[in-house]
Amino acid sequence: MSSPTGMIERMRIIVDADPGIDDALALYYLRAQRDTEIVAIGTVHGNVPVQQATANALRLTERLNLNVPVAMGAAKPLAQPLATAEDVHGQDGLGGYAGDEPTTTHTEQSAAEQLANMARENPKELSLLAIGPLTNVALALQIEPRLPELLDKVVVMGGALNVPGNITSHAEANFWHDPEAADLVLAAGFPHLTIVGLDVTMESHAPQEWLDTLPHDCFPKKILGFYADFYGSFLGKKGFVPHDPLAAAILLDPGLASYHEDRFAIELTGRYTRGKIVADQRFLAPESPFGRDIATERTKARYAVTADHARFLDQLRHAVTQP
Ligand SMILES: [Ca+2]
Repeated sequence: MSSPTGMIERMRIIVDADPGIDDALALYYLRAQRDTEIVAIGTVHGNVPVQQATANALRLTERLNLNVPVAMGAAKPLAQPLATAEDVHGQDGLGGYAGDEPTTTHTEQSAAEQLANMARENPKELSLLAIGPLTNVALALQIEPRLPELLDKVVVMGGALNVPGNITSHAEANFWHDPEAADLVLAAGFPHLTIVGLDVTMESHAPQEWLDTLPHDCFPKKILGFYADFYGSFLGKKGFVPHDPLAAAILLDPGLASYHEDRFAIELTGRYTRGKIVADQRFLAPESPFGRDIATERTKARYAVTADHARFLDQLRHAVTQP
């Protein structure tokens, strides 16, 4: 970002996350970038219960020397039972390497309150990186309906638009973990909303050879062992998929990706498709009598469709090996 005076401004980011192995990598990625500041972290249920996600967020802020508030967020989705993903991230959410209890504690306010309050206090100055289920963001919209105009950029990791899902045949995990919340966020009218889904993250698969280049004492390499084992069994090839850090990279450098612009909704009632992101992608001539039939009244958002994966994986390697 450049100010009117030509000075480079720091991008100030609130991270909403469910750490989570790739969430941890996203924090490593952000920490390594110049002109970027993580100003707060909110935690949410998803990969693990929110208490574990909060402890992990605190552990990561201590490990990375990030002196930022961590607020504990929603313990369950808006309208369905809690489901977690320890098979992907390990019982402790960090592949068995979470380690000792954190020495710091989370703040008094909830993650939704933190997001709403910080946006009010810093209008149009803060960007949001949401890399877990969107429950906190939906709750923050209830606290502060002006949230879309108060935030600068919003990047959400979620969705499987024109590719298969990963938690069900059609749904990506973050949106599936709280479909109602995801739909509320897509309906809220965020003017600068970018969605980073499986269409692009699955293409950033980092092979085993990428992992092999990391030093043995590197914490990300340790936690990635469990994650890579999961992806090895899931995909039948060694390596892992860096969903959350790619979303972080696209927030900082939108030119890393190309986009499909559309109006999006989440399927809430489909027997096989609940949690899937949908858009009306038909080609319709301007004079066509067939009107669009999905989310016609919604503000357009950008959905990432391609990315420079080689450049990103080089950036990620640099970020996770910094002392
Ligand atoms: Ca996550």
